[in-house]
Amino acid sequence: MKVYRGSEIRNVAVMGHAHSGKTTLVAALLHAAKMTLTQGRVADGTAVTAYDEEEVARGTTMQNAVAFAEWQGVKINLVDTPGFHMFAHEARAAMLPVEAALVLVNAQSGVEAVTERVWKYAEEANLPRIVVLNQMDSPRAGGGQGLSALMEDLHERWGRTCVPVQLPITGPEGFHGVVDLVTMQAFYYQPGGDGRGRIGEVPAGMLAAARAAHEALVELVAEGKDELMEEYFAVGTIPEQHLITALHEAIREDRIFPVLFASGLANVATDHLLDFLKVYAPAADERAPMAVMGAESGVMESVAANGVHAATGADEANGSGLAIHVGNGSGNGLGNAAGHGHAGSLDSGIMLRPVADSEPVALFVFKTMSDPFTGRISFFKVISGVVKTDTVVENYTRKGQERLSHLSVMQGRKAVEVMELHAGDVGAVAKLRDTFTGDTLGQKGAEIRVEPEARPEPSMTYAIEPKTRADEDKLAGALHKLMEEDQLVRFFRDAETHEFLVAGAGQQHIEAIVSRLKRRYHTEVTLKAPKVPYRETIRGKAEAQGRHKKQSGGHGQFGDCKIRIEPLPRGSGFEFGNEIFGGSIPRQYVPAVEKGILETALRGFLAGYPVVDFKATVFDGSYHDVDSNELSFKVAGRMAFRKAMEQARPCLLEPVMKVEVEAPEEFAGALMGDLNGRRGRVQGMHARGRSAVIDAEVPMAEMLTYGLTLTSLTQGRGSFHMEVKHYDIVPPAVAEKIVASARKPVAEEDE
Ligand SMILES: Nc1nc2c(ncn2[C@@H]2O[C@H](COP(=O)(O)OP(=O)(O)OP(=O)(O)O)[C@@H](O)[C@H]2O)c(=O)[nH]1
Ligand SMILES: [Mg+2]
Repeated sequence: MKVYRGSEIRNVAVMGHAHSGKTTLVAALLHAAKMTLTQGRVADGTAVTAYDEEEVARGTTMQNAVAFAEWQGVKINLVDTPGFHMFAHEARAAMLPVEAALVLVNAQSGVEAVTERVWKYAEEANLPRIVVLNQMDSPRAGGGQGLSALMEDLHERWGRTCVPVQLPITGPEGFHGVVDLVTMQAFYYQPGGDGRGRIGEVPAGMLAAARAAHEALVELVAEGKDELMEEYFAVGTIPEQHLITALHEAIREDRIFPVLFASGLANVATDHLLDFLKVYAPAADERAPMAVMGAESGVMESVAANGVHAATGADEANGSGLAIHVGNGSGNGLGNAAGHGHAGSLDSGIMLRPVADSEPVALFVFKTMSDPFTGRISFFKVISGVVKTDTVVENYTRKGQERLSHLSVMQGRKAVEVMELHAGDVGAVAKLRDTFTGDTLGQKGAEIRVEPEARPEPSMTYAIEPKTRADEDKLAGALHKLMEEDQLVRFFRDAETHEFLVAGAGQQHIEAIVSRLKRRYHTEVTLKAPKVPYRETIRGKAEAQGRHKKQSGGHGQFGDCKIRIEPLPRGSGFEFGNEIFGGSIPRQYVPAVEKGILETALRGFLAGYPVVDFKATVFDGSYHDVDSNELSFKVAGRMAFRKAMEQARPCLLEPVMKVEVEAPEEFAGALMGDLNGRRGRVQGMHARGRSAVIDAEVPMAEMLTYGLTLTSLTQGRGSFHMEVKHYDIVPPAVAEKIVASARKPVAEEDE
């Protein structure tokens, strides 16, 4: 395989809503570039970036996958990302190794929830966005309102700089070509063919429209560029070569978001998309030098670099692309802001590391694949320098040494061995000893640090039970392997119940974890209903006495207290009041009463959940000169609390979620009906582009498997997001069932 330099490399993340056709389009691009003999399909598991058995079984991407197309002298590295909202954090992590985002919009449904979300990710990372209206083969492309309505929607959301650089050619045979609005040539395809087009004339019926669109594009490109404007006014147009250069620049600087058309499934306009990426996507070495922190201060402050925009000074180095810290030995080959390769630092102490072969070797691990046979495979981006097979590097994050024994580039799950990788490229290496996702490695003494994405928080927890003793022995090891490759899996043991708990992004994610445990690690577990963290509280005021007395033989025990408990507003937790006057309880024993109450409250009264939002006040009591001690008053506090609880109208509290559901309008009615059926309260609905957004408050207990319902109610086109809003009283009928099935509160000792 040819050795590619930064200028010959394009790194592109393929992003978009679930089922917009990302994995299929990647397969089509790879086939058009003759990387595969036939076009891979998601349905039969032959798509290059859909190799994981769980993903194939579920027909959806769950983790980032990497592939490459060698195309006319350049290597285009493609990162296929998940579009299912539950796995959107993966798409965000894909922003680190790339210089551009290919944002797919399903031409049938338009911009959807995750499309918006990934657009934001790319924006936050200061990455150019190239929009592809995909699935153009479908008779429903344009969503019934026509493509112009779709374009208007894009303008509304992302600004008028979202501009077509092609026009689709459709006819009785469907979508079969595009007009290139820069060169004004047409490209024709055989739907279902190999993605290779043939150049032809622009169809006569499209000439006028193409000219107008060309003009609009030229004007937009020239805008803000004085010399181009002058040329435009003097000559009436801009020569093609100038237009190409200017458009490339405008895309790199986010002044223009080009819109293209394609069909992955029918493999139409894909070789032209490869051409487009070659010419217009930023080259890997066009990424602005990465900002790194000076070491002397000793403060590892986070500094963000600025994606791929040409940096012109310190002010520009504040985007949020790759953020890097530098350790010691700063000034070691760090380039200046203009990227001319001279070591230098900016006033603020920020140093920059250009994407250049002449710099010290540094690489950043953005993904780990854990295979029971091959072991761990680390996917990395070469930040600077040239990495060669057998290079020994230091893991700056963990301080160990690692030998990069077998360098390769990944074509899906297949590793293609290479001897060297240049600055800006994406590669992989197997069997590193102690290196994980998020680590920075490199030449000893030239330490820099890339700031990894914050680990996402899981939103659902299940209890899991190993099926057999053998499964129990294997469980922790297997789950830790899975955690290496999936940042969202959490595994822990509940200190109270001693249950194993596994947390993830949602129902499907957890099911996939269970399935992976079985397939890969032959460890079988059963899932138990996810736990809702209920609480208990009181609705009324009550007083009670706790009197603990043991005075038979030897040293006795005596404690006696009278307490009052009363409700507090939601979210207040626990308060303690001391109204002992005149020493009916000696001062040093009052904290013991409080402790007795609090400890008992945490164990629950009705169903074993902590009692919250109440105030307990001790107002009277008595003591014994010899027999009273701390323990006695603790026990007295406990007894008083339990008695008081009986009369204080105890009840259960449940977490209520603030839920936002987004789906195409036509599903809104069904979705609201469903939410109402879940004891939910719909707060309102508004439009977001072509989608309806429903805001509701729903008890967590009713939302545990909502993802499944949403998928089936919306044919997979809805998404939702939720977080705990507050706790609310559980209605009596529901509470009864919870109390009946609750484990008994932990037995009381010494009573
Ligand atoms: N008509 C048509 N269908 C397509 C096209 N691309 C994909 N599909 C279908 O849409 C479904 C989803 O395709 P994928 O390629 O898996 O979509 P994806 O964007 O990778 O989906 P996620 O990984 O779940 O985010 C499959 O059933 C494909 O056959 C296309 O260009 N035209
Ligand atoms: Mg996919």
